[in-house]
Amino acid sequence: MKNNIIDNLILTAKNEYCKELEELSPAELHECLGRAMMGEITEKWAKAKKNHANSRRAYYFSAEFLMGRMMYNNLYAMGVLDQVKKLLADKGIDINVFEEIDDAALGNGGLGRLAACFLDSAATQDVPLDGYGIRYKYGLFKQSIEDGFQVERADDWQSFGDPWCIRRNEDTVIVKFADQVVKAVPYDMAVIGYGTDNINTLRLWEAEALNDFDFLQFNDSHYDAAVQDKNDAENITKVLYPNDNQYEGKVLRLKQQYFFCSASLQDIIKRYKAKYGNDYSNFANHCAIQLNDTHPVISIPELIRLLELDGLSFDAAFDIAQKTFAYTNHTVMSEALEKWDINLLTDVIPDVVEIIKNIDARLVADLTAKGLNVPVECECACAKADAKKEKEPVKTKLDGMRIIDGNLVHMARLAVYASSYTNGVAWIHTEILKDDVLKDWYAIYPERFQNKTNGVTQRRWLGLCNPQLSELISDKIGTKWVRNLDELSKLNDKIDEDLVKQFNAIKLEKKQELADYIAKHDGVQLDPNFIFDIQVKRLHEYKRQLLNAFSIMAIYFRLKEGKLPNFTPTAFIFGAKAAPGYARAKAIIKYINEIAKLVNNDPDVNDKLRVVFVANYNVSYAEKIMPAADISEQISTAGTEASGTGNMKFMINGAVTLGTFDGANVEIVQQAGEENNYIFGARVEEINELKNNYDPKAIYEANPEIKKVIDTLIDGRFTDGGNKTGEGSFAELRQSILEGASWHQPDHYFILRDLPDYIDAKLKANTDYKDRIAFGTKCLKNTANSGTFSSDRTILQYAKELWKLM
Ligand code: 26W
Repeated sequence: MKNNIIDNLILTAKNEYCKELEELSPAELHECLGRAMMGEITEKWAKAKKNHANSRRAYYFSAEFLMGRMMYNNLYAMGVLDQVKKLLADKGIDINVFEEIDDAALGNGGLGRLAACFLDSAATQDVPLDGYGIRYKYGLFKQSIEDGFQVERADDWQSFGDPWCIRRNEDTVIVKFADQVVKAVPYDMAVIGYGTDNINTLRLWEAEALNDFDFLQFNDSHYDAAVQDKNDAENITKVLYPNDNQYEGKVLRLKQQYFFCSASLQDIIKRYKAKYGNDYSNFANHCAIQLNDTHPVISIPELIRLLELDGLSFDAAFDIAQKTFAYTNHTVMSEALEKWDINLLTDVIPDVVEIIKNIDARLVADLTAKGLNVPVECECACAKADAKKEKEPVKTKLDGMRIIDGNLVHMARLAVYASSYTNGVAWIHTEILKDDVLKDWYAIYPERFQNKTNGVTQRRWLGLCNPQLSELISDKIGTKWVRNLDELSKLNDKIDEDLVKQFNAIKLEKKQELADYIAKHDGVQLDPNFIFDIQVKRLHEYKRQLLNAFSIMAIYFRLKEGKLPNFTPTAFIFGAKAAPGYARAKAIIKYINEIAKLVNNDPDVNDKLRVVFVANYNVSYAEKIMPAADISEQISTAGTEASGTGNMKFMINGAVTLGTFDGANVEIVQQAGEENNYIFGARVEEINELKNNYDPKAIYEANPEIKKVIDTLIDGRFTDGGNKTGEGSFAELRQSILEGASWHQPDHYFILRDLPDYIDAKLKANTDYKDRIAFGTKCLKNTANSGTFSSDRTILQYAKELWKLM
């Protein structure tokens, strides 16, 4: 096998580039090796496709697939990584050259990376699951840091070639908008399972014009018009929207969603009809479709529309759609819940709007029959409410559940109503959906709600990124964990001083590797003997990077004042991209960088404290970071982070969690023990109470340390690039905490409530670290009890409990 690949590689290099191996550029080598590997799997892939056609199967619809670098992953999945590494070395080529190939970053963060982990797990666990999405020309922007500010550049990932995708012209379909008709051209990526012959498919669509070039226009000297259609079509899949948890009601975004949903459904229907003809009675048995958040929810009316076109009645089509689809919710942030303006929808896809109206009418009939067309009960039995009621039209329970509510089409409501299941992505998140975000729906359709706690693939997030720890684990318990992460629990009995020492040695090695990379990539020197305390994730106020920053300032002041004589030297490492239009998030990046500049250059503290904000945090960077953390920062306000998946990657690699009782942290601590982690801060119930009764300004006034820390935003020591101190983006950050803003209360995310607890927890961990054996034991306990956070477990639960594939 491995020799075939190398022979194939040499041949491809000759045929494609007329070059010997050693003459190839990294991109050329990547292209040739990728093709050689594809050549190896052709038959297996074809066979797997045939198998899938004969069984019930599932499709994962997602606007994002954050695949990361594919080369190492595919070599690993094929089981030839080490051999190919050696054979390349024999030719004088270092396999690390592929680090020059950029990630395929067709996703923003958690939701997109989860989709990628699911594909990997499904392929490995022989679950017939294929992905459908968009082949964006430009993925998530590349970030650089200039003078402490985030600067964005386009991510032209295809400039490195894409040997993994095969264009399938023969499966091109047409997608129609009111003002535009385009081709959808599929590109197929093989998703290679580990330790199995199964190969699944990720099909990504690219938009193209029906006619690239209008010759008549050109002859008339209308040069721009001649290529207008081409540009308009290609714009649809030109770029990934960089928002994470912030809805943007733009026409182009709607076109992207409808484009890939319509194309994918046409594709599925074509495949179905080839087998069953025009009889749709078996459709919902033939396949299940999982909707990854609301971005693909327009699929529901689109499937109904397509079935109606083929002669089905609305009721029959609705019934099939409802059985076929299931919906996963990934966020409780109200600003992230998609609500399309019905006029905009009508301008772009009027026929689909007609179907949505019919679905809404059906909802009204259903809920009226259930007796919900009644006034909402007043929760506060006061006269004021009664008086108010008289003036306003009476609101009914049903009004608050309408899919078409005024001018807005609520995509989450559509999803819950017209699908078979709705799931959250961690235990606490599903509870919040049931008692808060979707509580009216849960009251009526309790049987539709399920929890599916997220997971991550241990092949990328342990096997590939941490070969040293992998080897230690395999030495102790064998290699079964690669396909069954529950095996890790066998480590529990083997943890002793000797094993902890070996673990600590590996951790130090991974920290040294990361330090070397950060020095090269970001120009900051770190000592691997420092504690590595790491927060990496998208930048968002609810994730509270600002809380972390404030705690560092508090520690800085205490160190300066000699109040922390026994402080264990610590490097605080951040990585995060801010949505380009999210001013406050960008201000927080600048603030962290200002802190880094202050701390790293202050000889009073810089032998104990370092701060670094690494640029362009992405999947490949994460692979270097996860194994090197001592402390994993998971500090979102309780009730805001749906699950988190970075928390799981850190845990598997043996870091302790410093976190709130939020998202999957709750389950992490349940598995690994509260005594092996550092949990702090207000819990959901307290936060809910505080929402009516919270005075951050009082905390600020009463606590001189907090006051001093918050005032670093305006006391003149830092610059935010604004004109004058006190007027720029830092002052606005401070204002948002102390005074609030028109659209939110002061300190919306309860930073000041949690700050003292947080500092205490951080310092507790800092002290505990001194006992290297005790702390290393905690880390190893986390690894040993992380089995349940494999996406293999998650995907098997989806397959059994939602898709009924097994
Ligand atoms: C329309 C704008 C928009 C874009 C992306 C809204 C919402 C999103 C995503 C749903 C945000 C997201 O990535 N959510 C994350 O999903 C992860 C996988 O389930 C969870 O682990 C994270 O907690 C959640 O924030």
